[in-house]
Amino acid sequence: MRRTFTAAAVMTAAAGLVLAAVGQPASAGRLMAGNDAQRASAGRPLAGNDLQAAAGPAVVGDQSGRRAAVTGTYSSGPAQAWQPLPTTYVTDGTSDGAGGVDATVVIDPSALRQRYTGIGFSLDETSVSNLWKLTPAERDRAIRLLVDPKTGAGFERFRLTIGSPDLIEHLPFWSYDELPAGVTEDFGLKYFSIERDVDAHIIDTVKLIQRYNPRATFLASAWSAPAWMKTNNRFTGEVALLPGSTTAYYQVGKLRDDCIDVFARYYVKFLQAYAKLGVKVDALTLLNEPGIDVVYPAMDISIDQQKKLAVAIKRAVERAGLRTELYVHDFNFYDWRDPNSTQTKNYHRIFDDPQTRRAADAIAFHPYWGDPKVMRDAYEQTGKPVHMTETNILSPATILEYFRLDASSYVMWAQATDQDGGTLHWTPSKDNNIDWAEVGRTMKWPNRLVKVNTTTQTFTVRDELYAMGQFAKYVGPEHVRVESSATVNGVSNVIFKDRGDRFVAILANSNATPTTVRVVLGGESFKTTVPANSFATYRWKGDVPSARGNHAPVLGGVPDVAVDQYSTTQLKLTATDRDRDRLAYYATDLPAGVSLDARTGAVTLKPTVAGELKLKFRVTDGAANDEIAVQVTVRPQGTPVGEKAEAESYVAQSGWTDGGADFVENNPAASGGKNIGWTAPGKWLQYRLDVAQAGTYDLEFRVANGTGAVAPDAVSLRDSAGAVLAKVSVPDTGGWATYQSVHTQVTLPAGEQVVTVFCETGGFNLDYLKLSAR
Ligand SMILES: [Ca+2]
Ligand SMILES: [Ca+2]
Repeated sequence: MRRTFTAAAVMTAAAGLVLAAVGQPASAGRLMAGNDAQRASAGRPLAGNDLQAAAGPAVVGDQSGRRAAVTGTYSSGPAQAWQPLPTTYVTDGTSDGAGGVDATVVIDPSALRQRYTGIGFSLDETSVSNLWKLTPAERDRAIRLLVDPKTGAGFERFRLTIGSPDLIEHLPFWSYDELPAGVTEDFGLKYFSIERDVDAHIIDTVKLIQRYNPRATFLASAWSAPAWMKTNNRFTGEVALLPGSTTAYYQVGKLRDDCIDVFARYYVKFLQAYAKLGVKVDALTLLNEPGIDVVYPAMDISIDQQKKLAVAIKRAVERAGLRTELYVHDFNFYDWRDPNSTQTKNYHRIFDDPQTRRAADAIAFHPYWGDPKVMRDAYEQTGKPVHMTETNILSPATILEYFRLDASSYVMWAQATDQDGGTLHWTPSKDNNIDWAEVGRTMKWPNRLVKVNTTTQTFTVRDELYAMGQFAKYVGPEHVRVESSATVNGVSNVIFKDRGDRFVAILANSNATPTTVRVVLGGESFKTTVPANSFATYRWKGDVPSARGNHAPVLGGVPDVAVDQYSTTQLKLTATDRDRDRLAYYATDLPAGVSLDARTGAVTLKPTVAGELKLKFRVTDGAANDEIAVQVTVRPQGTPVGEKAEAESYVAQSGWTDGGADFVENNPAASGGKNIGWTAPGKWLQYRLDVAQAGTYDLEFRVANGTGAVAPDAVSLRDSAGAVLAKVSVPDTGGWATYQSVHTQVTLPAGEQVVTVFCETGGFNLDYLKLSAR
């Protein structure tokens, strides 16, 4: 989700994934996809403290020293791409040296999560047409760099569009069932044709991808039904102001009730036409971004129609003897559910209907609006796999975060442009009579993953590709994610394993220095050093403790506590294990200011945001786990000099609506994991500062600006009387998740005081502000 209507926001696409080639659908209907029986025991298997086992982790090791070899590679950019790391060895946990490490990663194979389906991009007409402006040799080189698992990034999941999306090279927009003049309906689909895809080299591109990555899989989405199946007989979107509003729109073009069945058959005809050309499409999405209020190809489809269409598609697919999966939703987190909003579409309601629930194999999401945790909630609530079918976020940290939130796949949207960032036909305009040729001439997206220079017929890629390859090259549909500890000291992780307990760990080090990490799995561990600012992937055969005959560890309860914002408080977790297994403490989510020692269970609280925290902690012996919740009340205090005032810790705000956008954005690149977005002139946020001594201080604003241009005098700090104390410009930082510090000076009186961060203009994200002694 980006503020200034980043094109992305609207570039829709739907996707889903599938692991067709491999057979087994991704654990439909089961939450814990794993193949082992050793499922996570989320609750406490042994209630009560009836055990006499010693408190604290017991150590039982055979002193055999080195066990499995751990091989690794890392990427920190194009110069260091997929480079080997020194081999390290698993030890029994007592012989890896007691030496301190900067971070501990706890793997809990007793908590199996989602099956992996892949990372990749869309084969929209714009991207494909740009790839076909390369020489054949250069095009081969580009495809290999993107998809070849040996020499390239290994992308394996691709999204096709069923007819025209918003991004095309050659106008006009089209469906697969365009009717000749004088014909108004085609229930027999006799005018159906995918010839346009053939002419646009979409099939050729699929073939090229298949040549270099035989494991590639494909899903497909339609942006709209053909015009004749709609109430307004128009393929592109058509919007109107909501009655009584001057700013909010709705989509006028709806699916005709009597066309639900023929639209489902239209999908099946597409699947059959592609199959005839040797392209297996293993998943359909119900419709790209249903109901979005845009004028590019789009369609409204009510909740009731979504239910009926889902059932109709499933029926038509099965009648055709196909096993194609159906992904529903294919829209933002926010549109599925948002507990804080009265305006969300709440499309999760389609699952109120048992038949729809049965017809749906997965839920597809886009990230442009709402809280990504909705994915994990949806997975847990429905048991359906969740997929990121369309995203413009190229941050590998976000990919890692989304996999931790149970996404099975990650498919980027429209990632190949020409040297100017064209040719595209996306627009935020609500003008139904828009000049699409003009939009195509003027709409530029300069910083996508692949840039094709149409003059030299060569291409370049963004540096993020290499870190993405640290996932895609090594993880495949044979892998299921296993739960693991949250980010600690700048090191985050996501862990997968296959049926044979071969593990793949991706560790991200956001520190500017190499960071030592211990990776703990049951009674074993290994140590490694993750290079600075890099993503590293480790592979080894794990020794997963057997659940047979095991007694699960038991965590003692911790009473609720109240602490002061910015002050430090210690808690201690204690656990027992009847088998005296080696235990590790971990948390899957830790808010900023909370840390946990994996070995001792010591919890340190130094919260930066006031309010209620519901912390969950776990202990595992590798075969089972136990979890407790601790309620922490953080009493608000003024931010002292030297501490960050997180943007999200505001005490008051004006200009943002709580019922609408989530302007507090989750962002792994931001301090505290959150930032304030959607800034605009006149909006403001207030913070309480506690200045011990009057004086002139350094004032730091941590900001991101993805507009591509500096925002002059964008933000000011004002005192309680409204006087401007300081004002700064926000440079182009290169992206909405790319933060930089802007410094100025400010003179403040002593004492507690409320200051206002005032948006003189918009066009930036705010992560935090901080006063420091000069
Ligand atoms: Ca045990
Ligand atoms: Ca922040």
